[in-house]
Amino acid sequence: MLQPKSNRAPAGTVQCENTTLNLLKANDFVARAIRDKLAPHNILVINICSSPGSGKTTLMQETGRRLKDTIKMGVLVGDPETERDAIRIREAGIDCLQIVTGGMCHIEAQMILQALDHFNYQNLDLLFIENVGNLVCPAAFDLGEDFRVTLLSSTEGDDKPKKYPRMFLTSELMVVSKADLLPYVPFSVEAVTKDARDINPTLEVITISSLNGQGIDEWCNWLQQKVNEKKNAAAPV
Ligand SMILES: Nc1nc2c(ncn2[C@@H]2O[C@H](COP(=O)(O)OP(=O)(O)OP(=O)(O)O)[C@@H](O)[C@H]2O)c(=O)[nH]1
Ligand SMILES: [Mg+2]
Repeated sequence: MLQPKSNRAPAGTVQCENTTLNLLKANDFVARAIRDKLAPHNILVINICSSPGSGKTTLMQETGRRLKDTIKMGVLVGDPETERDAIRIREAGIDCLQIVTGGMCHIEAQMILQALDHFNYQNLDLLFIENVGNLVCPAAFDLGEDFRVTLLSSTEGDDKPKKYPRMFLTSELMVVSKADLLPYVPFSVEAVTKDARDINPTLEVITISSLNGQGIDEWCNWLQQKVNEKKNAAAPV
């Protein structure tokens, strides 16, 4: 196996400070500021991650159509360019603000803090953050969320949890998406669940299709339960 360059330490070289670690420390500080800002409003925050095209925006649209009359929700959606996802989510009747990262492959906490200055979040029950499509970098950036949900679509291959372990280690729920395509692709839900739980034994798993509705009730029930728990935790005893 070829080791990454940074792991090699040839004689006569100097060990430099890891600036990425400093960046992550700064990010964690801002993530705490986001939690402090949202705490008085008891808003459940869910960070939705996946590879590009796994079905995040389609699931936001479907969730909005199903739950908008029972849960007050909003979405902050990140993409390197364009407002396309925000337009799609607004079409489903959900308030949404596009974060254009200017080519960056993930959302950082500072972007969320800034976005909140331009977004009516105060009366929400649930704030979704649709992260930039990428199974690597978003795993390292806390955005002040309560839960991290990672989608893995049937067309991506069931080998991903072991290849991108940090994403699955730092998530509470794995959503196996595009279940309607399972009959046509070599993808085992059982195998992917086993691999993901080798990494994170407490990881919950829901299999869905936004196209034919499979598993969407289970997903909506999961969300409703988490929203209720957040409200109950905040209620005075
Ligand atoms: N067959 C099938 N296709 C789906 C499903 N969900 C989404 N798609 C399709 O997958 C493609 C990508 O969906 P998006 O919702 O845009 O994916 P995304 O994860 O938001 O993509 P990025 O924001 O670019 O990372 C679109 O063509 C969707 O119509 C599903 O459940 N089944
Ligand atoms: Mg999207």
